[in-house]
Amino acid sequence: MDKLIITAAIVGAEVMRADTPYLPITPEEIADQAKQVYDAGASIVHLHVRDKDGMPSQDKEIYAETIHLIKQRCDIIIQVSTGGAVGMSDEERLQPISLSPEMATLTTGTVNFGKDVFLNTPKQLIRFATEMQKYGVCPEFEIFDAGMIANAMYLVKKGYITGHLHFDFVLGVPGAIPATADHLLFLIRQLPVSASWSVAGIGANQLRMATFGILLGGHVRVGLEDNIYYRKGELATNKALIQRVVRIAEELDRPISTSGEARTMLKL
Ligand code: KMH
Ligand code: ZN
Repeated sequence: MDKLIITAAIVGAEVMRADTPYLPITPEEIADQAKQVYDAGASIVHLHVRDKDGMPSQDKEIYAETIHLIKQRCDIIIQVSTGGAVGMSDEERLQPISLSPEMATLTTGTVNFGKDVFLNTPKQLIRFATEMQKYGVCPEFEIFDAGMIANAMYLVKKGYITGHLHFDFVLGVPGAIPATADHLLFLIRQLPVSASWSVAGIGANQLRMATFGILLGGHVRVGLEDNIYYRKGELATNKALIQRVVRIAEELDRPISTSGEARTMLKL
């Protein structure tokens, strides 16, 4: 098995400060926590940013400042979000791509998202993939539902995406594919053999899905974007969520990758 790549989703677009005081908001706070999770064993930070009021933003300048501060602190791989928040325009969502980060997310389909709809039409997918190719950004396919894998492979077949293929299964969003072992195994079986994958479980599913990811030879994403609790009734920090995955992986004899090793595995 490859070494374990841990992605830290430390901000997101849905969790608010009112939900947890541990959510980083400002570029400084986000960069400080990126350094904390890097030191704890994460090799990728999945990055959203917030405006001055703590609301989700895709503002290029805020991303630029945050990325600058993260790079001053550590060598973690930066993966910007192109999902942003539900309802944002393509132009808003695509802003951080022109900063040429190493990676960015690419959700390959439309999905119910709680009470909302996360819209990703076929035309949008081609536009987002084209922008990523233009700026040399490696996509991570965000798979919220089974059909999104076929949509991703369509982009590959048509040449909109080239190079190594990396998928992140996001399981347990209300309205999307549930977070069960059965669903995860089904998704893994749909991938080309050369692809790599990680898994993120939403809410209380996070710990179980992370453990499956470690056991099955995939990679793991955890963080406050997906889950704010360490256990029922106890709020988590990003650092503690990463540390827990590291401890479980060590017990299961799965070594943790450095960011350098992750770059090699993902062919960045
Ligand atoms: N906030 C969600 C609507 C991504 O970062 O690409 C989308 C999301 C996925 O978080
Ligand atoms: Zn995200």
